Amino acid sequence: MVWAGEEFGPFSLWPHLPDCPRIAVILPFVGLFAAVIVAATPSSQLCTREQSFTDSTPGCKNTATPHVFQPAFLNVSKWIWTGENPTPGGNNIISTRPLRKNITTPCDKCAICATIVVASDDAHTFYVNGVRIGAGGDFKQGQALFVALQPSWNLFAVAGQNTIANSPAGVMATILIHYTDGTSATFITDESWRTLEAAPPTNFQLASTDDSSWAFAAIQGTFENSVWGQPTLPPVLPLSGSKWIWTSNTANTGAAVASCAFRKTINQCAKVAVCATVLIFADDHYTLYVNGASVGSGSFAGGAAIAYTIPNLLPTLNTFAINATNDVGSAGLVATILVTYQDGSNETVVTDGSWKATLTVPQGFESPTFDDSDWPNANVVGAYGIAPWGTGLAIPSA
Ligand SMILES: *[C@@H]1O[C@H](CO)[C@@H](O)[C@H](O)[C@H]1NC(C)=O
Ligand SMILES: *[C@@H]1O[C@H](CO)[C@@H](O)[C@H](O)[C@H]1NC(C)=O
Ligand SMILES: *[C@@H]1O[C@H](CO)[C@@H](O)[C@H](O)[C@H]1NC(C)=O
Ligand SMILES: *[C@@H]1O[C@H](CO)[C@@H](O)[C@H](O)[C@H]1NC(C)=O
Ligand SMILES: [Ca+2]
Ligand SMILES: [Ca+2]
Repeated sequence: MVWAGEEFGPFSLWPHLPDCPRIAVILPFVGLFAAVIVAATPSSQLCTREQSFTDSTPGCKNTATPHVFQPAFLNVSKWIWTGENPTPGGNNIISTRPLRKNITTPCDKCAICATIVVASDDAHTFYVNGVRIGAGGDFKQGQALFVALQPSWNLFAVAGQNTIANSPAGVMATILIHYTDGTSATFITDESWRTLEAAPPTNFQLASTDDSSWAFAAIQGTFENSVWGQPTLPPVLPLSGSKWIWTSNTANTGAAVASCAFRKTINQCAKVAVCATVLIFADDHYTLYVNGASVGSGSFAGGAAIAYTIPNLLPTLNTFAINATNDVGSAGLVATILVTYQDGSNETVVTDGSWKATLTVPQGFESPTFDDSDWPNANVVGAYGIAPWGTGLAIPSA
């Protein structure tokens, strides 16, 4: 499967990439810079920096723009394990095994962030560039992970666990890498991954560990054909922790026919924000803006929440603004935002009483510099799940 403007395949499609000379290692410098800014503005609520790290990395100017979320399909991936049982999908001992892959960026591109969908029998801990980014264990449904990347190469490492004696063991992942030029590429677990028929050595997840003498992984099955059946994709993000908000706390039973403005500023001075994924729904319709730019619109009539990828966050200050309109009856806005930071961490921001809201939509309300300090906080209508909306909302897959 090939998306427009996208290359697909295991990295072996680019077998002889030269090392790209263009990328300076600036990440520690960025971290230091951010720390200096924090120290210099101890009493301020706001911190700003002119450039994102890609803008200041030669050859990594970020021209990627927000777009509707593209799933990282599991159905192109393969189950892998060590091959210590030569029968694919055969039984294995209770064990933990390391699996690693260094994915190098094509020379004319810079990686910026990734969506990862991973399933495992029986469990996995997933690391990117040495940082633990998540853990789970389910061969029936994948787990979705989001992570910021390094420009020129990224080390993906998994500790796979077989916790049941004499049972099949495997890990299956699809990694969708977004580049700063707006393109993306899909990578999968396959026979190019490295593994050991032994417990993961100390620091196996770190780039400083050399895996060049490790064995190649053995295919245990494909998505279509394996002992596990076909795992389902997880929802892109949960809405379960989000609140329905509006300008009145009884909007679920009826609200004025009007457009309301909502704003949330994410101001994280100590870290460098890279990408965001937004899942949003409104009764009856909305337009979402990030840092003043229109991202997309959706309506109740669509019956489904819509997810967007924002690949161009500003380093420390990001403004999410929504113009939401009630046409009839109940009114509400519900959203979950997941921000990835350069250090491998993430932050989930949900609609709640900390958002700002007004019953009119002033001109320029979406601008990062718009002053919302005299707006009241949004009213919490209720937790996700309350009537009349319930939990039946369709949520796109990761
Ligand atoms: C994977 O699933 C998607 C969505 O269901 C579908 O569009 C695509 O054709 C599938 N690809 C393969 C290789 O089966
Ligand atoms: C966010 O970070 C936490 C803590 O490391 C991790 O457990 C979780 O899997 C991450 N979430 C996503 C969606 O990547
Ligand atoms: C990944 O590959 C790149 C390009 O060959 C190399 O510069 C980098 O050191 C490798 N990293 C690891 C952890 O193997
Ligand atoms: C808000 O949305 C409504 C309904 O789509 C539209 O009529 C109005 O012009 C929008 N207001 C602003 C300031 O964008
Ligand atoms: Ca098992
Ligand atoms: Ca309504």
